Amino acid sequence: MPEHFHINTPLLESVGMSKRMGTTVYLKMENSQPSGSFKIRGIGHLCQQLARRSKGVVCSSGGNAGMAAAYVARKMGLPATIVVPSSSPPLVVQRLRDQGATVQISGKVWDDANAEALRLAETEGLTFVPPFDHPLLWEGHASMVAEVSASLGAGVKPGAVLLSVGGGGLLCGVLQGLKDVSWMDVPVIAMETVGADCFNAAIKAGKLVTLDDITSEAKCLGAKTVCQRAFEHSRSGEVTIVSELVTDQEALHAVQTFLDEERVLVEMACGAALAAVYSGIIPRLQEEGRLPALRGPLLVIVCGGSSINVEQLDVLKGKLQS
Ligand code: PLV
Repeated sequence: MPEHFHINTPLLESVGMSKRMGTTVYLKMENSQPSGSFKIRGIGHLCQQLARRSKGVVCSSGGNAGMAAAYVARKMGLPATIVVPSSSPPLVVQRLRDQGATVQISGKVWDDANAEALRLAETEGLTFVPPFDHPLLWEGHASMVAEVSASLGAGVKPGAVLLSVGGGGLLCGVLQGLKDVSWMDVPVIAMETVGADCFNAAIKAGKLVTLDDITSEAKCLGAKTVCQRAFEHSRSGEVTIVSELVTDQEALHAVQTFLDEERVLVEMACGAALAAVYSGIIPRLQEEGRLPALRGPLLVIVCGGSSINVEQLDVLKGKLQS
């Protein structure tokens, strides 16, 4: 078995984003992972630790954790069952099947699918692969920051990290990565869409909050409750985390601009982070005194995602731009 399943992704300078920001912007291209997103880092690590002697894995997912679990299971020679909600587009169901997984559609949003996956793990004796809430996932995701540090070279430190938050696994992993390379003084900008904003809601309420529903089209950000650890990080004062929201329209506009300028198609979950640059959120946060002036390049985690193709992009345009 290989040492790990993820690849060392490119760190690219974005001319278009750098021009907008007036400072160098680097893109960590997690979209180029074999499963289409960063999720493979944590899930590969977790499966290597927990599933070596398993009879199979079961993963609840909006799509991308499932893609990673299906890919890793196939490489490990294990059967994979992926439980997705009905809100996941058919194209992702097909892509999961193409990875060799058995797909079960259960409930309306990810939380429903998760309940079914937990039940299956219990009754069928399968290894449960969570999409965002597990220390092994965070440990795996942390490797992306170590790679960035190696790519930037000694003495260069990002001025801020920009990423998306769904259930908070990426955030926890990046924070662990920042700690590993002694970059805890680098602020993190944590983006969600309105209607998939469980992290922002928890910060505002001062406690974990369960959203009534997921109304955003960024379905892969659609956990109703953020993981406890992400919330604890936001309260610890150890690191500056700026939580901000964009509309679905802004996230979609960002997906389209990124496609035009960088020639890469990502899903809405990723567009939420990109919109912080394309919709001028970052200078606004600085004007409001919520984000300090950047003392180094902006690092954007391009988390990627498989729930998108030209047809799905048209569907989203029809829903959001009419
Ligand atoms: N998606 C999870 C959870 O969905 C999943 O099952 O795939 N960017 C992309 C492309 C993602 O797929 C996700 C998570 C995120 C960002 C956010 O990562 P998180 O959940 O670790 O904060 C409900």
